[in-house]
Amino acid sequence: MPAAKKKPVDKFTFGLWTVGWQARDPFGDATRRALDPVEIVENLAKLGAYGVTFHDDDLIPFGSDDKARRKHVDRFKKALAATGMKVPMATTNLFTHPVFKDGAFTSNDRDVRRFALRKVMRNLDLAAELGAETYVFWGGREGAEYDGAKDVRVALDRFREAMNTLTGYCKERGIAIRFALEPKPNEPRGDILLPTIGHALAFIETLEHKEMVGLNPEVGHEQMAGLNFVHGIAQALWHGKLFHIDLNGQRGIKYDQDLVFGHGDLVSAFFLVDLLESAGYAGPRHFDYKPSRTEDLDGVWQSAAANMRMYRLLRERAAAFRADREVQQAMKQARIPELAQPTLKKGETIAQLLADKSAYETFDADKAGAGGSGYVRLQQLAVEHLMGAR
Ligand code: GLT
Ligand code: MN
Ligand code: MN
Repeated sequence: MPAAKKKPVDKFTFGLWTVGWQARDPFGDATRRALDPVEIVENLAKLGAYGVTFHDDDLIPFGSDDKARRKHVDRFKKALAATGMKVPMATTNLFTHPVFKDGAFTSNDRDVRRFALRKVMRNLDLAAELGAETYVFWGGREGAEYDGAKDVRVALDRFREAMNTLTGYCKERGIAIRFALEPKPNEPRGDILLPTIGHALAFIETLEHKEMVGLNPEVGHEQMAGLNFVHGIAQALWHGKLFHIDLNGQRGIKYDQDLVFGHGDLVSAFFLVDLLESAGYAGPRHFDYKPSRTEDLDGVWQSAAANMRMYRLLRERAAAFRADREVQQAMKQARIPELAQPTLKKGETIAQLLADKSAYETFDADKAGAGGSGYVRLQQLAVEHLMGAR
């Protein structure tokens, strides 16, 4: 059986735009040739990936007529069928063409907003045809450079109108797909709307079909804002809103690096994998990275393989950490399991809490405040596991 036909155990997926990135940046030209989507599908399949994801324009060049469009789609479908690769997610390019320079759903220009809705609807049909379960919305151009350029409250009205219209479209057409909003604080806009997981979660609650809308958080995007990605993912899971995830690497608060997963904050990546695995997150592990501009095509495929290997290694290390007796003991000493115990007794009333003298009147706060937690020892054990030193 050729390697490409082996059924992958892990749901590792890549965007066509990731390995296909030609490494053009604001200061320099492309360093690599364009890749054909078919070539990408074949190579990723050989490396053992589960599937690919795409923007409409990654597959069908902007402005293609219906005939050309069908040709691109059919070639792609043929490659998928031949390799067994899946398309679990699709999305829309609402950021490259100059028409979107002031946003798509929140452009001040109403005609642009109507065009954006139509562009998404068109690709939603294709996403459904290809069996995608998730549709991502990364609003890279929904934002501003100047606070006077846009009334943000009104822009949020339009953003909500777009989400309501598009969930309505799916319902009307019987398209069974869930939407996942992808927050990012800035870049390409000076400031982007729905900049973090928290902003997006609050926004979702205001939507008409909020059960259809969740998140696609990206490691580097939260870290660009100095936020703790593991905490953000934990809260998204807690809300039942982790619909999809973009894994990559970022080193601190700077431009969006899109490094290989684990090539940024490795300790955070370790705890992220630990969380995803222990929480039973069943969705794709989607790598949204950019092979560095310094790499040739061999380097591109090596970096794609590196993402998958990093995830597997981290999963192995996290499992060893959890299975270690000393770790289990350290967790107990740090009272980590105790947090799962509700603070009030079952059925305890406020009156009973007020009547409990041990909770306040005779509670020895000095004694309770004197002990150490041992979190440093626990962290050291985690890092030693991560390093393969245990
Ligand atoms: C773009 C962005 C990514 C998003 C993609 C989905 S496109 O490359 O940088 O973070 O996930 O639109
Ligand atoms: Mn990014
Ligand atoms: Mn992303």
